[in-house]
Amino acid sequence: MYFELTEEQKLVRQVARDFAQTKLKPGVIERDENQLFPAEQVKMLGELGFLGIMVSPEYGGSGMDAISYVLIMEELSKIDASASVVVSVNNSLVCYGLEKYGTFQQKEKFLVPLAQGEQIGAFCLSEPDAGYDATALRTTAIDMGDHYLLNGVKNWITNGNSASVYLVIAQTDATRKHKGINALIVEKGMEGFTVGAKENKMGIRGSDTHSLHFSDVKVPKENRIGEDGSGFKFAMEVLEGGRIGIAAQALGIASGAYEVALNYTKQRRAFGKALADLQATQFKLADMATEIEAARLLCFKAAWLKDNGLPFAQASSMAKLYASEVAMRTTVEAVQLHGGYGFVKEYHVERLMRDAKITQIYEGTSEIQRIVISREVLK
Ligand code: COS
Repeated sequence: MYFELTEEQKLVRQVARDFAQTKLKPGVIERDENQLFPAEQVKMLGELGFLGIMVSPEYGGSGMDAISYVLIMEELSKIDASASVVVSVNNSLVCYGLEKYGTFQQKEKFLVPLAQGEQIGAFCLSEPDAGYDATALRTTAIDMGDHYLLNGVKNWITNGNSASVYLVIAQTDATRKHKGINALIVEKGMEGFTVGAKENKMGIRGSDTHSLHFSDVKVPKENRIGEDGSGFKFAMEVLEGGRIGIAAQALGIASGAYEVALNYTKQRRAFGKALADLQATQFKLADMATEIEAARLLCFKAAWLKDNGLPFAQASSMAKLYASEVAMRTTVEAVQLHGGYGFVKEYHVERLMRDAKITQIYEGTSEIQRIVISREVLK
């Protein structure tokens, strides 16, 4: 058991912290209000190597570990979860999937620009009638010999309009159920592929969430990831890693709200004292700090298992389940500690509260995480 971060990990955390303060904080309220994608900031994140954190330098990545990924995600998410979700999806769903299962040609063509931040990626599983029951897909990829013919609709796709590369999970042979599913690389601009309406969301409003429409899109066979029929397992495996990213995002939303509240309660006076001098406040701060630390340790445990090549499905689901619930509780309390100020936008905590909610929903709801965890503990 060794709880100390390495010098490199401390350094990368500081870089992420400085970036969040100097580049994400200015304009974050306006981007949320006007649903503006943080394009300029995402470009800078690419230049810092934060869009290919764990990708090998051979493919243009930063070659860092999953612990560093957690540290970066926490720091960015303290300020702007709309920017950090781009980092999470690009790293753990798209780059990780391509690096682990892609062919050399797929890595050269798609992974390198994604890891370097020249392009961003999207992961397309959810549909109007299938998200959590991931075997019930209606999007079809019919085998036409040298290509697949892709038809269907995907919903709530993060980076929906901003991405250039889309990993689309589709049904090739419904009779084979989950063994008939494929993961295909679809490029922006392919004939028959259109981006639908942008969602008007409660939280992470700067993130670019769209439906996608595929109408007789010809996807070359060389764009299939892995063996024929391996798409379901591919999706499940990348989501396992993705849940570490979202857990760390939830952790950051919680710790961001906690830090704002801690600061505010030291400044704000009531009954002749600082709020922080009142025991009612102190107990709230104590609970927040304890839960955040527990969430952080769960994130590190999952990342450590992944870094060491050990099974981490249960750990990543536990981290996501717990951290997302802590994010919700902490942000609600942070708003409460601010009183009326907490209800207005300038104090940041109301945005963090709205942003927290999605962490209990995407990449598997809290209920899905409980399914994964209970199956593991009952094995
Ligand atoms: N890694 C690798 N393989 C996995 C896996 C994982 N994490 N989870 C399941 N599989 C495999 C199983 O081993 C099984 O393969 P075999 O038949 O060869 O043994 C196959 O996939 C089907 O597994 P299972 O029967 O457990 O599937 P279920 O339909 O019961 O679904 C859950 C399991 C609910 C856990 C899964 O559908 C899930 O995680 N859904 C949520 C998806 C999600 O997060 N959606 C959010 C949208 S993306 S933002």
